[in-house]
Amino acid sequence: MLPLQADAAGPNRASMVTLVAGMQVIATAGHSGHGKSALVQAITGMDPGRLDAEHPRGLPAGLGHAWLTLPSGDHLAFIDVPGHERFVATMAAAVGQVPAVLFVVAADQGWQAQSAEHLAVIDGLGIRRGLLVVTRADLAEPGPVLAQASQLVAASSLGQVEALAVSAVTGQGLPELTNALARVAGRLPVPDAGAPVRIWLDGAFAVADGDAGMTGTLPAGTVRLGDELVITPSMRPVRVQSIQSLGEPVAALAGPARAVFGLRGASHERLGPGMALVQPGRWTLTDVIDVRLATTGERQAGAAPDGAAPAGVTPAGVTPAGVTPAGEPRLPRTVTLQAGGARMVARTRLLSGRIARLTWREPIPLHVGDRVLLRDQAVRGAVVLDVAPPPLSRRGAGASAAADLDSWPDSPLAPDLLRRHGLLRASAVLAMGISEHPEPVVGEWLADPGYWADLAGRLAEAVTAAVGREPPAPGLTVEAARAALGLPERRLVDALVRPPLRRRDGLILLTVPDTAPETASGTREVPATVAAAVRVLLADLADAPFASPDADRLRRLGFDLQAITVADRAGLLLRISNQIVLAPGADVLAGRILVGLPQPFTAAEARQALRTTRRVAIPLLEFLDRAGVTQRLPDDRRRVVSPPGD
Ligand SMILES: Nc1nc2c(ncn2[C@@H]2O[C@H](COP(=O)(O)OP(=O)(O)OP(=O)(O)O)[C@@H](O)[C@H]2O)c(=O)[nH]1
Ligand SMILES: [Mg+2]
Repeated sequence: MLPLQADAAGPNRASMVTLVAGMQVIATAGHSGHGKSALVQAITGMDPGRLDAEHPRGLPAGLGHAWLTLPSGDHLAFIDVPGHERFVATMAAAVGQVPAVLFVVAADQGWQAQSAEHLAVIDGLGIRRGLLVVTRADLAEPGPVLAQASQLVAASSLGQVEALAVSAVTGQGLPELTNALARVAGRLPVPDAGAPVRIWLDGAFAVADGDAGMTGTLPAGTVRLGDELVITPSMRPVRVQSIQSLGEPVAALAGPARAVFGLRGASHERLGPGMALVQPGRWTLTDVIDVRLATTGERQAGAAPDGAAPAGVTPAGVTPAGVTPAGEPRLPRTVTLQAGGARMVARTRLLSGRIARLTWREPIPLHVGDRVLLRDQAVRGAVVLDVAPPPLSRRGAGASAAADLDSWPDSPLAPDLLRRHGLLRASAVLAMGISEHPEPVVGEWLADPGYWADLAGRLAEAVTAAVGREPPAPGLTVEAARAALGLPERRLVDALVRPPLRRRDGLILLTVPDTAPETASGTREVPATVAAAVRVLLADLADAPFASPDADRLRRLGFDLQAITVADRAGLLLRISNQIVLAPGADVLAGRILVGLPQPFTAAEARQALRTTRRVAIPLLEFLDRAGVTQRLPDDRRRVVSPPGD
């Protein structure tokens, strides 16, 4: 938690405690009755299961809460999970919101069924930090259990964590445990306070004035009094009326933190498990995702290699099934999908390799890069790659989608998604959990560069086909072009119009030289003197397409600024600047020549390749930059970004 001040004065706000210490949240894990709650109580002095003013009502069965003030003054909050097998979903929902776990095994009972199941959940979620604690060390010699559990934990995503023997009854090892917890907490990353807010409800209850109260973990981002959030999946708007954390009211709270929120606009009877409190516009509410199935013991990118499984150790109980001897994942047709606090039956479709599509009924708020769990007999983790995947209707679409998706990173970026979707609104990309993206091509539309160049080529083809038809049409209407390209908005068509295409009066025209005057309505509009001058000029350019006549020659031919403008508008000439004119299509030709150069290239190299002078080359390159054919780099060199089509 960050030291946030109340930002508005008021009688109730003035009395609020401003929390100045940092906060981290850790969850317990381990078999039922192994001493998790007793341990949390022994080190915090608080009974995690007690329900009173400091301990919110409405926590689901077995979930407890307590906290510790570390020597640094920071706070470490515990989510104490139930170990019973009936509550694995509760455990998974809680652990899914935290970056670290306190894994507990009893010295006198050793590794048990839910030790294995909880470790599989941790592994599936890819949690990398924590401690292993063998407790009840007063009842049995902890050595053998420490050795066995250390090996099993090392084969999971946790890797080699610090391991300690303790007793909640005698107090043995508790000071060391507190120190070890402080070390773990000190190394945990501090998440972005500006991150989008998503709080999975873990409990709901009635508070005064008809408001609803809810408990949950804020993993990242900031919630302030008065914030307008929405409850998923109904998208009902609510206002944050109160925030309580570590037993105190606060005006604002930054994750990671445990908190109780008072909400205006929702009644507690309508709040339940699987719902989330989210920042509007920042999450995709989805019922279909494409995922990459995780493998056991997978360490996330950037992790030290110390998490590798020790040789000869089979991670007994960690994803015990689900992988065939050939290494191909086996996936039942339906699984229980756990995504944050939501749990539902999902239909699966293995596309190929480790890429699968999951569909379910009630939509939930997700981001790309989220970790989810698939549970059948085995527990398996998966990384969400796409939260709005396109339908797979074509034959073979699944396999080709999988081939592409398999190359994506665990945290997909805008270029990955654009490669797949072609076009996306910036707001949709933001709702997918990606805040950085390339410049829109128009409005808020983002385009994949390859797809955009392809659309430009297809538009040119469609216009050429229209004007070549019998009887010839003057051009293609923007709406017809939009439909032909399958684009969602007409302004995308407008943005694609570039030489040799041109837009006029709702039509897209193809600019052609006067050798084909009958197909270009524009050519008839120029005065005869201009048309004659154009013919002479084009003859000049026929053999040397980039040898724009100099100012003298233009003047002698009668090309003043007005004549150049008229001829350019009619598509008879290509005006590069007010002094430089070329034949229509010279820009396309230049693009084809430049794409053949080693990229990037200097202006001098371009000038040589185009066999022209600096007087022409520089304005021509600038023209191509504006047309999006070339891109000028910070060192003044250029590269072809959108080579012209045929
Ligand atoms: N002798 C001894 N008993 C302990 C110790 N720690 C816990 N116990 C006892 O073990 C029993 C189970 O402890 P809990 O803390 O409730 O276990 P838990 O892991 O929270 O169990 P669940 O909430 O069901 O998952 C209780 O009777 C505790 O008093 C210890 O270090 N030594
Ligand atoms: Mg307990």
